[in-house]
Amino acid sequence: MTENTAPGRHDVIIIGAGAAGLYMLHTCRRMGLDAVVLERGDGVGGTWYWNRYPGARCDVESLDYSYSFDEDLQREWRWAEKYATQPEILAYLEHVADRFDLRRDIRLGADVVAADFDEADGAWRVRTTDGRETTATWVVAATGVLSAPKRTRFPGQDDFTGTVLNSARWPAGGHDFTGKRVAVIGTGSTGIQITPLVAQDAAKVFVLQRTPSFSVPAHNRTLTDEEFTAAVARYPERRRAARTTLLGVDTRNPDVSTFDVSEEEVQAAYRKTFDYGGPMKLLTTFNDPIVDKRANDVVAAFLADRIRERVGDPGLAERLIPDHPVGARRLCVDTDYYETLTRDNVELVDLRETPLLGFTPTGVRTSAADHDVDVIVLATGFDAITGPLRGIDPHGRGGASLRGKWDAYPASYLGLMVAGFPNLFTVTGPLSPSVNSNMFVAIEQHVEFIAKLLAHAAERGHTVIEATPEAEERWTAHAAEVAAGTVFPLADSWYNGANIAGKAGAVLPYLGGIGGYQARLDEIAADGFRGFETAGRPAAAPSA
Ligand code: N01
Repeated sequence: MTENTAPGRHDVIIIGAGAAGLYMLHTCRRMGLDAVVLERGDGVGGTWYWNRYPGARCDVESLDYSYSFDEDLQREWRWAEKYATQPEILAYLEHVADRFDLRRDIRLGADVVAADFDEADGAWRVRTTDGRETTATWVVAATGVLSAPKRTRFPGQDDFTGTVLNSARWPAGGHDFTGKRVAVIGTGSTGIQITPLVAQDAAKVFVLQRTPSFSVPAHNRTLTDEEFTAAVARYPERRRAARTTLLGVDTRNPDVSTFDVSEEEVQAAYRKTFDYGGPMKLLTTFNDPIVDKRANDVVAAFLADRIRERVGDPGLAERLIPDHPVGARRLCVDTDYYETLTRDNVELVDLRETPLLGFTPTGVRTSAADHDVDVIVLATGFDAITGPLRGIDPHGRGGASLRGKWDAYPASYLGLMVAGFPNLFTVTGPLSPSVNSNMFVAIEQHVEFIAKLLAHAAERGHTVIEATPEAEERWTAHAAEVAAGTVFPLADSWYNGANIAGKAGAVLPYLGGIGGYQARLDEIAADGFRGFETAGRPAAAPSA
């Protein structure tokens, strides 16, 4: 189905060689499309290439956090543990790149800085930092959701004479913390994973906490041969089930309310999912904590008690107990985080009591004290979901800027396309389930839908696809309505852009769940890809 006409023009440019970009390239190849991947890193793997900090692991179980598109691949890749480490996930993605011979169409070190739609030509012109321009009919932004680190500059940062390490740009060779004094800024999922590992080697660790997180133990362990064999035997069923559930894992959708059973039963049920470990089962113990604040208060109280238990020291525990609803900020998963905070060489610095004023030449300064350190670890988060594309700032019809549009509101049709930006697809874009689900399922959903949409256009001999403004408006309103019925708006978080100054305040992931979203995609495809217009040549904006 090769479509390109002009020499040097590709059918598809894929931006990013993470899990989404690799599968998109493989899919394009299978469709006979000429695709090229532009990847800014010096290796494939995306999120798992960059985030090499100690303790980096996924919070979705390895048997689920993987591709389902190839039977042999899923049978043959033997995950070692319940939760895979960053090196193992990176090795898996590298294996996929080799296994499907993807590397020959991936340009590494190609950092995309601009993308412009040429309306007359019906093509995207994409520029990289090396000044090279690449042209294609279609662009697939497989740019990831947590790939634009928050640009935090602290007062005095340039004068600090020690080492500053950003968790999302961790040196490939690692860092030796032995005997060092360290400050970790940030207590989200990343800070919570880093701290226990650093504390094992460092002389002293200051954990600088502005907002405490809820965290549950991973209870990580090795996967036995029996478990792995049993899981592999029923993989097709497991994968099918995952596409019907809320979170994209093979966990039943909860149908019991917190208030349908006795208080003892509630506590016993939470104890069971807490003891199992990880966030997925706990969040689906009952059907209402995310949509009913009273039910959320119950699980919040349960988790607060677990923090008290794990920490022992009541004063310390109270500083660690969050006051936001569970799940409204990411529920973290840890291995010995709270226990680590009770070590002699670890000190919690509560920035709500004593705000961080900045860096000194020898450490960090709060309103109460100077803490001298050799290393400052920034685990300060990301400009999530829209950040990566806001950075590139594609220009669509009439030279309109995507950043400009999303600065007003992160509108999107299904998280897949943005009106006014023809032929640009956004894998796991805003207002799709993305980070609120198993990302591999969300990625496969999108790549497969894009493939069907491209085939639909090709059958008509069309080379332009665009979301209509009406479809975008309806979906954007629907996503906002779903979010308004949840606890997500009740906390400042990266989910709703509150961690980035000036970012529009909208809940960015679609909260209707993977299963409901898949049903929508299927229904829209069956209805002639309702809301998407195709055309044979670049034309005026789609009709109303
Ligand atoms: O980022 P975060 P993250 N001064 O935004 C603090 C995924 N992930 O990298 O909230 C002081 O959650 C900030 O404080 P506050 C996962 O989806 C998954 O940890 O702004 N502090 C917060 O404590 C996760 O949710 C895994 O008050 C500042 C922290 O930095 C997402 O990635 C592992 C500050 C940022 O927390 C992002 O997690 C890791 C400032 N100026 C990540 N600026 C797993 O799978 C920010 N902070 C397990």
